[in-house]
Formats: sequence, C-alpha cells, structure tokens
Amino acid sequence: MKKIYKTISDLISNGRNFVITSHINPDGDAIGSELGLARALIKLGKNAKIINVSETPRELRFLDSDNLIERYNPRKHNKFIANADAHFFLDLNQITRTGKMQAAFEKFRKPRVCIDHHQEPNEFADYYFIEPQIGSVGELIFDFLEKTKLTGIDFKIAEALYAAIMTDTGSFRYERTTPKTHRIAAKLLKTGIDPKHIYEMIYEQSTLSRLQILGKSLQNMRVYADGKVCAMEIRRKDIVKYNGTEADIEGFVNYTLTVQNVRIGLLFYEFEKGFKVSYRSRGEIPVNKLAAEFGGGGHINAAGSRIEGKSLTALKNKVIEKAIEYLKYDK
Ligand SMILES: [Mn+2]
Repeated sequence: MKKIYKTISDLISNGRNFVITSHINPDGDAIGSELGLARALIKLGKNAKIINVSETPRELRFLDSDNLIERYNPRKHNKFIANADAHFFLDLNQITRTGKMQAAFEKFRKPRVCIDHHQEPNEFADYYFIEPQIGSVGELIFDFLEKTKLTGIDFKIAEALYAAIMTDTGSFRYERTTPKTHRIAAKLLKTGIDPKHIYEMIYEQSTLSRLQILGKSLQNMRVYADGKVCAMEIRRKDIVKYNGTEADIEGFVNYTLTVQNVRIGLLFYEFEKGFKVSYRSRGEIPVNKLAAEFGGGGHINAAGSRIEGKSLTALKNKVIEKAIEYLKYDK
C-alpha cells in the first residue's frame, strides 16, 4: 500500500472532526469526490463536513440528496474549521482556489491533506496525494478506500464517485481514461448505481434558454486561418432575448473543437460591462499563455480571460490575430 494511504488513514482513524473542501465553481469531480469521501468518513462514525465557497451547480445537486454540502459562512463555520482534526482539499492544488475561505484555512495548525490530479502544486498542505496521470480525483478516492479497506463502498458513495469520474474523463473518452478507470467504473456499477440516470441528470437537463442561445451562437460560428481557428460569440441582447443567464452558456466553447481541423477554439461572451473570452486548444498549443496575453490564465488546453472594453468586434480581431500566431506551437 502507498505510504500516503497509511498516513491519511491514520489521520482519519485518530481524528473525529474533518473538513472537506474543493475549489470555487466546483465541477462534477469536485462535488463527487467530496461526497464520496465525506460519506465514507460518516460511515466510520466521523463528523465530516463538506464546506464549499460556491453553490453546488444545479445539475449536480441530485448527488447531494442528503444535503451534506454546506455553503461557507464565516460565522457559522470558522469555529468548526479551526477546531477540526484535519482538512481535506480535493481537486485543487493551490489554496487560492478556495476563494474567501483561504484565510480560515491558513490559520489552521493541524494536518492539511491535498488530494488532487493537477500539475504544479503550490506549497500549502502537510500531506500531498497527487497523481497528475490519473483522470479524476474520484479515482484516487476510490483507490484509497479500496486499498485501505477503511469502509465498504455503498450505493451513495459509488454514485458520487462515478459522477466524479464520468465528468472529469469526458464520459470516459479523454486521454487519461485507462483500463483502470474502466475497472473502477465496473466496480462502482456493481453497487447497483444507474449510469443512464447519472448521465441524464448531469448532461440532459438543459433549460430551453440554453439551447436557444446555443443555436444562435452556433449560427455565428466562423473559422479562420484555413479552418484552424474557430470562434463563436454570444451577444448580451441574445441572452436577454432568450431569458438566459451566464450559467446557461457553460461549456459552449467546446463546440468550437468539434469542427473538423480546428486547433484553437474561442468563445466571446459579452457582459453588460466588458467581455469574457474562453480558449480551447488541441495538442501542444498553450492557450493558457494566449489567455495570459489578455490578462487571463488556465491550463494548456483550456483557459479564460475577462477583458474590459466596448467593442466586441475590435476585441475579437485582436484575439483571433494572436490565436493565429499561436498555431506555430502546433506539432
Ligand atoms: Mn478534477
């Protein structure tokens, strides 16, 4: 067994009160891993609280049917956070990703455990269980629970971990999807969880507004540089027209990469004041660097930036021109 497994399982056995948290704007892996670990700790008779800085996204709330996730409120939570026996940070490797909870975590003098799969961690925790080659934190939690035999994996733990793995592997198709990913999924399915239900709850609960805005933005999609750069835009007036919100456009940018031959995808979103640009790329093209040229950041293949300004057309021209320069990184 990995040494870190023993360390973490001893921490759990010897403690009673635990805080589990994840990053701002939590995704399926964040929420699913938190619920999987929290339920395992609760089964062991521990007092485990999931405290998040952001609200749980609508499509993931069904996973939390027992309402374990609490939204951070300093007056309500700071005492519990300060007096806990350990803190667990899941699906993040930089303390700044906990937003306004950061101060409360930094005061803590007992063990901080970081369980994650991102690259280049910051130094903030006492124990790191980080495996960048693994597709989701859900897989790490499963492996930990299985190897340590701390507790059995029941239906509710399995449902949460399956959702974590499914969402972070793009429904079992991204690069880090391995035979082991599928073996873990198989073991989770044996508990009787329903993969069709989990998929439908997460991906097939669109509002009508969302699809109408998507239709509009797909129509204005354009390609540049021999079809290697693809851009789409969302105008404020269309959001208003279709009664949408910013949450409705989540994930739209990914459609740019579904066009054949596209290497860089861009989405321009017009706010009341200023703009948001989302960047996607294939292969080695570092869109985090491209985004950084416009005050943003992110990962090599997915990034974002917020830009002040008045003219969407002027901004688009500038970003597209830069994006075309970045095609030189493509191998
Ligand atoms: Mn993740």
